[in-house]
Amino acid sequence: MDKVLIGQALERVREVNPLVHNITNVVVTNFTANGLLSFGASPVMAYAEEEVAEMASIAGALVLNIGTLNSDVVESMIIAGKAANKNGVSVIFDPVGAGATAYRTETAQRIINEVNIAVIRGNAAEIANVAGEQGQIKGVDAGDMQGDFAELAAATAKKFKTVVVITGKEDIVSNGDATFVVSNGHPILTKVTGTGCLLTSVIGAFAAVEKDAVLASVAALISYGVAAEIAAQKTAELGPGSFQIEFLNQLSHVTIENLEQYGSFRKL
Ligand code: ATP
Ligand code: TZP
Ligand code: MG
Ligand code: MG
Repeated sequence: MDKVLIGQALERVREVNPLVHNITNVVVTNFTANGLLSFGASPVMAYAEEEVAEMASIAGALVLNIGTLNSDVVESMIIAGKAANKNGVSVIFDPVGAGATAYRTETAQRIINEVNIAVIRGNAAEIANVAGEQGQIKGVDAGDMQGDFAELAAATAKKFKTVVVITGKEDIVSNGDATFVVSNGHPILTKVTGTGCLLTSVIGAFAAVEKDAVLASVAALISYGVAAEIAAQKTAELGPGSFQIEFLNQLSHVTIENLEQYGSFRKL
């Protein structure tokens, strides 16, 4: 993997303008739609069990996010996930708050068991809990969990035969064999709700145009992290509100040249 391939993936997202079907949470719905639009993808939110199979089948990617789950929405996720699998549509999963309640942990594991997932993206605690380990979580936010996150990502990827992305100060991407670390991003991202959820949907936008889920994930993390760095610099004296708006601007502005200059990743 190199920056040329990463830049080409970004270019393809902008050319194709992929349809990303999101079944996501009520907190982040508007931010996710605006972030995807700004970045160059085409978002749709559709939840009714009467229509999700049809929508998922025509999408470029399906994003499942259990942030404000309930039993109806979980059934819709399973129906949509199976339809996506049948039609070769990549499914990206964000196990928001796994470990905070038994219902979240069990639902996350059920979705992974019943749907073929291309990428699971969460904070370290969510991924640990999904994998059946203990991870300290405070609602939907990662506690100060310590440990070898690269090892956790690789083991979880192997266990579920998928690609696992663990985000935080540094981001890890692993398919169980190859593991990459991405160092872009900015701490102010943790002061705006939904920045993890939007990232998961941006991974969906890349997965719609790039079947190598490791490359799609690394390209998404770098593009997203670099856009955040530029936005943070432009709003340095302000605060999370101004950052949030400037971040949406920079998601549409971020270029291949920016990725070349500021992109920071390494293979372990
Ligand atoms: P949490 O709820 O624990 O904040 P999340 O689902 O919101 O998790 P994050 O881990 O915050 O997701 O990741 C969202 C984005 O923020 C990613 O691009 C990640 O790289 C970035 N990020 C998170 N923490 C930091 C940090 N300390 N420094 C730089 N970037 C960060
Ligand atoms: N509560 C349920 S979902 C949600 C909150 C606050 C949003 C979480 O978003 P993120 O991207 O994990 O910070
Ligand atoms: Mg967050
Ligand atoms: Mg999250």
